[in-house]
Amino acid sequence: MESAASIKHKEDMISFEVFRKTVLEDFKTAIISREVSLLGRREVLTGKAKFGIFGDGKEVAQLAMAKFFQPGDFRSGYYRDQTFMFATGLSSVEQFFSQLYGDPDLKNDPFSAGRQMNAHFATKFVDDNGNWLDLANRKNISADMAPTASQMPRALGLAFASKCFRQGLQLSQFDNLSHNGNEICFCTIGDASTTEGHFWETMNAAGVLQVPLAVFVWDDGYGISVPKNFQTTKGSISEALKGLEKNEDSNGIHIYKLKAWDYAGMCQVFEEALQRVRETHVPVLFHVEEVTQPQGHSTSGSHERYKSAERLEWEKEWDCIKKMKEWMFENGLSNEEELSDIEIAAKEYVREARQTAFNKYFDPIKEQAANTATLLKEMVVHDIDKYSQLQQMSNELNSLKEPQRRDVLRALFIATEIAPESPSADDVKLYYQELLTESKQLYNSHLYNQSNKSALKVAEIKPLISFDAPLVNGFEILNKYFDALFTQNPKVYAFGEDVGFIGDVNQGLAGLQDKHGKDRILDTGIRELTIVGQALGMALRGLRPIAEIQYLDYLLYGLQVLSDDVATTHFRTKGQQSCPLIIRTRGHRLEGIWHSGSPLGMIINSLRGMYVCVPRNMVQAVGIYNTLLASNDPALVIECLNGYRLKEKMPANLLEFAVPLGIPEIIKEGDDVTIVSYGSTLRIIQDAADRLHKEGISCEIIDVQTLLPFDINHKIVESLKKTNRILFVDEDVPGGAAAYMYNQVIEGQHAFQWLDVSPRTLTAQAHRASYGSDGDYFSKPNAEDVIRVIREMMSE
Ligand SMILES: Cc1ncc(C[n+]2csc(CCOP(=O)(O)OP(=O)(O)O)c2C)c(N)n1
Repeated sequence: MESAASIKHKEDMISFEVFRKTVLEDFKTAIISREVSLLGRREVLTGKAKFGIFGDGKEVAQLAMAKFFQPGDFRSGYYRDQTFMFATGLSSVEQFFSQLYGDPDLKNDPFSAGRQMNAHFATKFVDDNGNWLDLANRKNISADMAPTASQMPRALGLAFASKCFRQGLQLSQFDNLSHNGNEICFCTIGDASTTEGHFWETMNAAGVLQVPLAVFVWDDGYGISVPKNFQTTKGSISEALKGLEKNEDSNGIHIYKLKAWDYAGMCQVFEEALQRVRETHVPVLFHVEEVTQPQGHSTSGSHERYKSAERLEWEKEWDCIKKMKEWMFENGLSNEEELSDIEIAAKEYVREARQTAFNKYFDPIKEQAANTATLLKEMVVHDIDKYSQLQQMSNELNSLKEPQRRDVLRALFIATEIAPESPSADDVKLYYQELLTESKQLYNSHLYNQSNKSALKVAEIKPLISFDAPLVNGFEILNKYFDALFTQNPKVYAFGEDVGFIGDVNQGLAGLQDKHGKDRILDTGIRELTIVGQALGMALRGLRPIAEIQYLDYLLYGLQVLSDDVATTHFRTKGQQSCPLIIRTRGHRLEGIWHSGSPLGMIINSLRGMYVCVPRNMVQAVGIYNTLLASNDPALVIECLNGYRLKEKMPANLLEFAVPLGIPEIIKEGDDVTIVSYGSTLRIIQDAADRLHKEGISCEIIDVQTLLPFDINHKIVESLKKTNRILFVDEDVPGGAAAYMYNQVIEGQHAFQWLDVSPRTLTAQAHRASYGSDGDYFSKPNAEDVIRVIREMMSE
């Protein structure tokens, strides 16, 4: 019989062998990843790809981190994380190269369909019908972005959603989205990017909120060329953050310092620390130091320009893969021969994957180039000069090793310029059109939702307002609506400054925290940037956040997240991720510079990819909220700051009626002039129209209701056909949103032919509004201004 000692020895040998295999597997991934970086850079330097940024030097830390990334977890990171992606199986090497080439086929670049630079990863969150996938059982990557630290606000929201799922009893039914809020958001960031306000605001908010956020700082000592002593107080992010550190009876974050080459040390610390994050929801920061960057920042420059010879030497010595190898030898886990075999096989594997990606990208274009070359060669022309030009173009196309779609389309277009009379010109044009249509689908689609969850597919349902419906203050309509909404839909959350306890500064949510819970209607710090990020992360995880920006003037603080992240999410993932957040705010005229803003030109030009809604009263606002909540598109809703105490009739079907987006409403019919506007200004226009009526001038007033989208059925031009005069009025600066409306109607709706007099705009002054009622009167358009302009138009 075998002795107990012998059995024990055998078991130890088996578990050692299992451990050894795991380490060898990790080593292989590190070598593959390094080879990807080396070869990737070569692809750019030889002109096959345009730009490259790689994760060399971060391999070992990411192998350790990847071990503890579980199904249900999220990553909000940046462009250095290829090893993590390979180790978790969320990216293949081939897919990495497909993105490097800019392959627009989603099957090849599943992260962005060629829409993003390389190493900008994402996984699919919603299916093609707009339904959320079972994210609780998948490893999830929110779509990466290039602006430094832009992953931070979103990371806060992804982590905060776990807190919602853990606290919200009614949310337990959505077990495809969460398992009791056990999910961690892993967030990676470079040391220099921690200098951004985004980082600080997020870390502070995470410390206050106590959410499962794990931040990994890859500290390689530089932000491109600028060393960390120029970036961070004390030259150390973990030292600088000490004040946020949690102690026994405070909130805050846990902080660890680690070395990027210490595979075993990192595995041990990550395991323990991350388990604690999962259980306690206390955020953690891992300051991973002594990271190297063997090839420098990116393909755009060389690090020899700014790193000293000693630093470069140090980086070679402390390269994490070299150190991992040494550690493996020291611990008897492998030998030179075995690792050398792994290295040779890994190189071959990467070369093959690169070639496959290359072929998949170029083969379809080569085919198009060959078809075009044949079409051009066979064009029938009788002019010898034209003939030889076409032959030359055909030969040139055929000889291109790496043709681009634009080379093909350009050649087809030029061919029809050279020989429009050719009997084959129609075939050439036809092929051109076919390829143009295909390319538009490849490069320009999915700015907005195209599935059944598009907000544009929500049909109008009129509010039921009986003749004896009670006249109430505008805010009371919102209040009653939100009360019903929170009862009906457990996924809806509202938060912002002064939103919880007092129920927002205009009482739209007054009393509702008591009724629906502190976890659903909550106060936040004064931190617009991360309020938006919080909403974004929640929306990505399938919740329906209504995040409040207290006044429109403060939207600027959150605009970067809205513009760079929210508005591009659907586009940059080609529809694989949706973030149906609602930003609720209030604006237009009231008092002084920062409580009367209406900078809609700036907003609509920075938020293409979101919808921008400008309801004239609270009933319309409710109808818009209903439309948005029935769909998956993100939107900004600007309530009228001076409308909360105006009387409106309470609709009976508060939760049902829906105001369709992009459908203007004629709020007063007339024959002489069409006045197009939105929001608070409509009341001024109504006053002017009543007075003009007494002069015999009949105004038709149109409320556009939403600026994005804008009058999708071209209703305004129909009005113009009747009046032949048009005036666009708003409170934005000259050349702002009124100019946008002008452009949409005059050019977009071919309105020019229906005009009898010059189309006009009437806007606020170029400066911000002066204070007080007179300040308002002389800064924003007033009824007298409207009357003056319309009289001029009538006598032109
Ligand atoms: C807002 C913004 N400013 C500047 C840049 C240009 N830029 C790209 S990466 C980078 C340095 C980032 O350094 P670090 O955070 O240490 O990350 P690393 O690249 O070293 O991993 C800079 C300045 C940017 N992408 N975004």
